[in-house]
Amino acid sequence: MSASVQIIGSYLSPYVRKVLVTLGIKGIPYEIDPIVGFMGDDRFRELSPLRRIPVLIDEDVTLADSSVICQYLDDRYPSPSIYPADIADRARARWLEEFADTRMGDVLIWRLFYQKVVLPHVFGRISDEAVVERTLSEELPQVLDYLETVAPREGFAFGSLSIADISVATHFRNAAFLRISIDATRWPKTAGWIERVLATEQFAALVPFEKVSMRTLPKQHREVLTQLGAPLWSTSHAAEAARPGIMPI
Ligand SMILES: N[C@@H](CCC(=O)N[C@@H](CS)C(=O)NCC(=O)O)C(=O)O
Repeated sequence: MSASVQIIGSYLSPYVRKVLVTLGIKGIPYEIDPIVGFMGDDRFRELSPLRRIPVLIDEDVTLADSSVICQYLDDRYPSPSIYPADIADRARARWLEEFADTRMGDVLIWRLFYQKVVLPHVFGRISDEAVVERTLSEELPQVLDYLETVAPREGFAFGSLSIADISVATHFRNAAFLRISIDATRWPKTAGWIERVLATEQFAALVPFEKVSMRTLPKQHREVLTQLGAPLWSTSHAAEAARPGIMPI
């Protein structure tokens, strides 16, 4: 068993979840400082130059960005690997990770979750319903149309659970928080695939922490997560007030 690593980032972030599922697959214990990226203090900015979550600290190694972190974890703790053995499949899996991180992040996080949850609950601002409507009627179906061309009919994308399955499925937890589900009559392969991935023990183990975080404001996350027995890190990087990120959204 490896020594515990520290993670900075909320259980509600799809990118943090990607890292936590990877840690779960590898059996690496972690301690977590469950902050929302926008609530990070000056020390957080030093650890995460883009002021984004997740951050991983493993002894003298500090990394930001979920893809960099997952690759590091696989290099340092190789078994079981989250990357397919075959070189071509490994590249295909990385492409799906990139599609998920970038395009699904744009659509499901920045135009839906950000609008419906972050704006009102972190910044106290109202959401732009026109953006939400357009995303639901045009952009999300385009994402699902593409996923349907790559979704496996059974099992996972490349045999055992890999970075491709994790990166894509993690966004559908955030969709579920917004009560958005995949229409299985229109996208049957994708609906089945995501259901199988989210049913794995590594995703399922995080659900109680996600639910309680969704029900409370960011300032209360530490307290409610403590009550649920989440593996909290005693150090907090939370600032008093939220501030806009430094990256364009
Ligand atoms: N490419 C990054 C994206 C991380 C990201 O966008 N995290 C969001 C939370 S879901 C964040 O920290 N947003 C704060 C900001 O953009 O200022 C990764 O894969 O880790």
